[in-house]
Amino acid sequence: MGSMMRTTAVTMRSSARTFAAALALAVFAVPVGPGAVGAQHGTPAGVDRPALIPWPASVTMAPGERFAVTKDTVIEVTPKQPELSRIAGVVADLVSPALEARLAIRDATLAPVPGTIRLEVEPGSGRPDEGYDLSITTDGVRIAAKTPAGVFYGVQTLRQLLPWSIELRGVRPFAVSVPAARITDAPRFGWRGAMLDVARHFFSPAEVKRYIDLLALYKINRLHLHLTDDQGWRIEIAKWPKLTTIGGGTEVKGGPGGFYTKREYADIVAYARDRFMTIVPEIDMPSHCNAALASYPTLNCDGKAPALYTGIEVGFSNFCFDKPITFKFLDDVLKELAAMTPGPWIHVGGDEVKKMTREQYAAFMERAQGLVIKHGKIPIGWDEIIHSTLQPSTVVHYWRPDASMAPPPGTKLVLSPANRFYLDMKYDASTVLGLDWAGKVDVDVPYTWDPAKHLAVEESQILGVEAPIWSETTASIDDVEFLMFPRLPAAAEVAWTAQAARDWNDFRVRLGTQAPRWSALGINVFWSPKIDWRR
Ligand code: TNX
Repeated sequence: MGSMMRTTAVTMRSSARTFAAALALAVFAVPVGPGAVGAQHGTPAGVDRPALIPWPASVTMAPGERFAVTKDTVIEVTPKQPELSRIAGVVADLVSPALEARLAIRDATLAPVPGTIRLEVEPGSGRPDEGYDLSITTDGVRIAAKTPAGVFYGVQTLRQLLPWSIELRGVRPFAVSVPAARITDAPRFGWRGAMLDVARHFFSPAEVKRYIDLLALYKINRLHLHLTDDQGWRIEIAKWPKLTTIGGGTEVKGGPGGFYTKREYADIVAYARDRFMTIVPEIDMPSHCNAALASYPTLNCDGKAPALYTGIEVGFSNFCFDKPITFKFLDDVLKELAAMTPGPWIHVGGDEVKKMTREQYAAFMERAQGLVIKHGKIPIGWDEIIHSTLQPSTVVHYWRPDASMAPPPGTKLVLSPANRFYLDMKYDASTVLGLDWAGKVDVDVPYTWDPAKHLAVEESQILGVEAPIWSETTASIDDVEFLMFPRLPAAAEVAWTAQAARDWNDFRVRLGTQAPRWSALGINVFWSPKIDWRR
């Protein structure tokens, strides 16, 4: 805590130097990388070792120098555009409670001036799409990126450089300042995913937004929503209204369930998009569909609707392969879902089918892919989809812990091996929440995994990784947070940071330092015994 208490008297210098010159002249003497954990490590505002997660591609600190954010600090955006002004608003929101003032936002038309936080999109700058440069000197902050998404990620890094106390609303023990630094960053993978199963237990729009907020802190950019399963159908489909009025009416253990109206869903999609997160909606088929079968007798081979289901078995339900109405139904559903989905992907499930022949399964998933493509989207399916003929665009979502199923050469992959990345697994024998069929998954387990080694494929085939939270055991967002923290930040670093720059012993120190920040944010955390928490 020592260095966080260090006050800083540096505000705007009356020097004649311009901010740009200051950036050039600043003494960035201490490049820090994995393993370079110094005595002052772990203090978010410390200069020796900022506790950033995910660790950036390049970090150079200027020891002893800080930039103080004051009521007079101005946020400048350039070029003038709504997206950048909105991100500037995110920065203003972040510091305004601590400063008891809302920072002014203005268009930057002139050369950089001292005392500003400047957000800049430079489309032709040659940086990677989601990359950014963050420069902090005693005179100001500059975040420059090729895209607004890159600027947003730079803001998340800046957030972690601010003292944890800015996360408190009201109490402000530490000065609002950041250590001088030069950070250049870009992600390893383009797909940095998280999944929430809103079918086994329903989560309200407010709960989903909280989940999105927490994911955004760690630069997650794909939110896969598992919208349908045996226990519930959670998305309004106008042509088939009983899916939600009947099929949305319960959940595991018989709770009330729920569903998203189109309007609520659009609001969630927009909330995610504002945080540069693309929603990947999933309609699970041909199994995991009891809620749909219970809603419409006609979808059943025998014309009889089964009862709603509140248990946690898998693989027992099936759409009726032999009835044309099945594919008419799926066409209607996917058409409406595609219209609600600005992102390019729709997930068609395809997992854990126990009551179909191989041939039926293959034919079913081939038709499912065709329907998704017909409605202008890219299909993605759980790894069993390999048993069908894949369309060239189809993404395979690999959940198997082992490499027992080889994807066809060249297939694009998202990796979520259950024994590493299923965040619904129990941490250890002491934890009650979660399942354990894929093993115990404490925070080191996702961290110490290299996605490139999981299957014998080229790294270029791997779009990225995703950390699912299945909700058989989680009845509230508090429960979900317990499964997320501390593992989600570990998964996020696997997704973002180059393998060569990752080191468990280094990570554990940075992770331990996040504790007061999480507490300030009111997150329900599993304080894993594997970490020395700095609380
Ligand atoms: C497997 S593997 C599932 C889900 C369960 C989960 C529980 C796969 C794609 N599906 O149906 O909810 O395990 O951990």
